[in-house]
Amino acid sequence: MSDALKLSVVIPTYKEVLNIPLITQKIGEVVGQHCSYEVIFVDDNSQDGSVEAVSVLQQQGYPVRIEVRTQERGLSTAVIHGISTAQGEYIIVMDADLSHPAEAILPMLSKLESGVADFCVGSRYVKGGSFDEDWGIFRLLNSKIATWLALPLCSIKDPMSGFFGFQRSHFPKTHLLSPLGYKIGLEILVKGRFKNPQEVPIHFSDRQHGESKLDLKEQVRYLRHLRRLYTFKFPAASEFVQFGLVGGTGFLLDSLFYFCLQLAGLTHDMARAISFWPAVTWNWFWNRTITFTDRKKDSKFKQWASFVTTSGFGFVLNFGSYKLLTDYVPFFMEHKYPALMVGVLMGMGFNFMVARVLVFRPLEKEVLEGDTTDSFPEQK
Ligand SMILES: Nc1nc2c(ncn2[C@@H]2O[C@H](COP(=O)(O)OP(=O)(O)OP(=O)(O)O)[C@@H](O)[C@H]2O)c(=O)[nH]1
Ligand SMILES: [Mg+2]
Repeated sequence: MSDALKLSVVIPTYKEVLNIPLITQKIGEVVGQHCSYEVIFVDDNSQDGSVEAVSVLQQQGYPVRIEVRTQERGLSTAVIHGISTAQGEYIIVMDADLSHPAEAILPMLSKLESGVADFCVGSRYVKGGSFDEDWGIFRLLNSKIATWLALPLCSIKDPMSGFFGFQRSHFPKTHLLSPLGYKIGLEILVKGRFKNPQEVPIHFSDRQHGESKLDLKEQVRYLRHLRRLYTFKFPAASEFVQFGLVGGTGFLLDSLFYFCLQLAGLTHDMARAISFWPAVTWNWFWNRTITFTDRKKDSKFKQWASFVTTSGFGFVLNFGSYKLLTDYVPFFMEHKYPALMVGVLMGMGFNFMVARVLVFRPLEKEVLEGDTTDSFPEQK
């Protein structure tokens, strides 16, 4: 055994006093004979006797310590904090509630040490993995949908797992991490650009002691977190999809005004001329708020005016290509609806590219790299 510490096990805790001795003993049994290690609990000021429980364990000789945070709350930032104070060559992150079997630590470590994997996950969903039978249909469906939504971001079957490990030197710079909610493993996996993640099957047991902290608010946060990760991994494609969704809702609003104004007695030309404005304003607002959140916050009126102007050009392209196709191309003379689709796509493609570069201008590179504004948002 060399002098350098091999493994740091980082465990976020909130009111886990009953589980702290159990998980520490379990890790000791499994890892103690195999390599040098430390266990780091990162506790958010539970004040339930966790600190005292850790000092008893220290007296018993366990290589364990507890970091108590009083200014901050949240699982993800707790994990980041723990990793930042860790000394081991390898990091394993796991829950305190005994859901994650300590027996899987060594197989995970061996995959990392041998270089077979650069990121390793304890997985419920690979062959040999399982979870307690009594998951209700709602919980199961919830977990499955959340997992499917994350699959394009990485090539593993259980990207939601809170049981994961990697070599400490591969930990991404903390200012690049902006975890929102619980899924810190997914955040590190995506932002760390790990090339070869692998899974070790585990049986995931339901907690025996203490209470779950997972609630509906957390699930909404997860969706927002996913949006960030998609934007990080596939910037243009994810912006295009959001731009398209905003455009779709804008189209519905346009139609609503168009029909209602006619019902109110306006001619269809007048209705068309007026309905454009709420729709284009809607699109501008939601693209500023959602699609291009991280762009320069130019003056609202100036940005709105340039969005309206470029949308006008987009409309000319849309309508112009429709006219050209239906006037001169035999196929489209017969099939006008596909020509309309081509026009819409051309207009939207043009609008998207111009919006991306000119209307919602990117931040300068230095600002992006130094940006820590929402790196550690308050959670829960
Ligand atoms: N430091 C810190 N740890 C937290 C916080 N919320 C949860 N944890 C810990 O993170 C781990 C996972 O939390 P759980 O509540 O077990 O979440 P879960 O596994 O999704 O849900 P259940 O197992 O059903 O309770 C546990 O060790 C918790 O004690 C927090 O705000 N701060
Ligand atoms: Mg749990």
